[in-house]
Amino acid sequence: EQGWPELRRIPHPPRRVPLLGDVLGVNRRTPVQDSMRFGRQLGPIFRRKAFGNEFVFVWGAELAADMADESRFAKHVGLGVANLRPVAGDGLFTAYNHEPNWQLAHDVLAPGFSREAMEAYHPMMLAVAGHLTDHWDRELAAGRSVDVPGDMTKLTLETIARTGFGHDFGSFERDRPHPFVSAMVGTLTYAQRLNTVPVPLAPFLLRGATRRNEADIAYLNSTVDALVRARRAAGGDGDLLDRMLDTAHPDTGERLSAENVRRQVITFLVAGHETTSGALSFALHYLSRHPEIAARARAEVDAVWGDAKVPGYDQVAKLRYVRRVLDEALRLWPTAPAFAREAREDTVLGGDHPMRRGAWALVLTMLLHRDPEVWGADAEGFDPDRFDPKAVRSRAPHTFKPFGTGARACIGRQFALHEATLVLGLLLRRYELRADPDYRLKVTERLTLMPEGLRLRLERRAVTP
Ligand code: MNH
Repeated sequence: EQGWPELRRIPHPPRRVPLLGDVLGVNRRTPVQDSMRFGRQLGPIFRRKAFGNEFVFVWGAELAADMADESRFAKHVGLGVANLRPVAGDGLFTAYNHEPNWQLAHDVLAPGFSREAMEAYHPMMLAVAGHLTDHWDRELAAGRSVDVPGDMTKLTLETIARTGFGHDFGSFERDRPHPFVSAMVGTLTYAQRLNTVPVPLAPFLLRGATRRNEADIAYLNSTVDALVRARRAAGGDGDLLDRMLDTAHPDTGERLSAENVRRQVITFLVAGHETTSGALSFALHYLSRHPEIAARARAEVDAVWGDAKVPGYDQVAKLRYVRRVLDEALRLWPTAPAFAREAREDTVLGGDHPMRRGAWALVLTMLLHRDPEVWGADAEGFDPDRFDPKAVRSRAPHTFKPFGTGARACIGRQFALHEATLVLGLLLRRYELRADPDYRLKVTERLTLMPEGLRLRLERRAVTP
């Protein structure tokens, strides 16, 4: 019963295959979308079995809110996150709560996400966005549609690389993704696949994939080591990498070890771009499908930015409606679609489900964000007004969690929101977005979510301020 003494009372899918159980993901390429289907049938808490292990999923608003109680629950490093340990080690995202390097790195790096730090990143974010619009102008002139997820991934990778590490991958000068991106996508996909086989058998069942994964990790390591070597030789200007290399903890004087710096750089390059790229891609999809929403957002950009050639830092924060478009996209498709929570001590979840210390469950953000009891009967529809301040105040707390919860919530939240709002503003100001009427949204999973095959046609706006 794995820490859940009353596990019997938690519903599970009707047909259970011996040994394989319900296999996480009937279709192992889309485990989250599969779980969403099961969740709708089985209710706010359910379980699935795989290889003798039971996994508990929670998505009802009340239970999810209970799991947000930091005095009784904490982040659990399990499943997909744990599978990334060979890549990201005790870096911020994959560190166990008890590992001293978590608090050390958190305290050393948190100032890298302060308002002052964001203001310093703003001109670099603008410069990278300029590469994107140059590229889109060329595609438009050539009469081609644009590859939205591909180009958003180039943008967000260049942004985190430049602002965090003073590095340029040259993504926009390449036809194909940078090998760093291919290696990263490889390790994410592999980490997800590890959930679909019994762990001890993985080296045999996934032999070829395991070898490729090792090569991918070696490539990521060597890329990062070269980047760090160059920085040690040249010195830097106070970005994240400088903090990692030079900053001592304010109280203890401790510094990150060389091995830990490597883990952090990989962590930030991966965590810092894949999810933001997905968020931008989904937002652009919905903007292209809802011209009236795009028009309202565009009018806001024109009003707030006026005839400024480039927006200042504060002019991005003032795009309230554009920000709601982004929130609404992250509601329907939280690009990190689940997170895990464990009991700090013996407790009773929702007053109903006893858990022993260490027992854990996955919070399915994707379904929490579509719970009709919270979001209404039209929960599946795209409507940014759900995030106007009055609507937000009237909603139960802990019902919108795209960035996770508590002490281990996303450290890059403001960074991502500033970058994405800025880019949406720039794109709305410059282009009309035309959807392909035949495109049906299809979402691929590699721990994160991404619209597959999304292309848009562009038109230059008739009158650009
Ligand atoms: Mn981010 C943790 C979602 C952008 C760096 N991030 C998390 C978690 C979620 C998340 C959810 C918590 C996971 C868990 O509980 O296991 N992050 C996002 C989303 C976006 C995002 C949806 C964009 C949209 N994240 C970013 C950016 C950066 C970043 C940008 C860096 C610049 N995230 C992190 C790090 C952590 C994290 C680092 C781990 C924090 C910690 O545990 O201390």
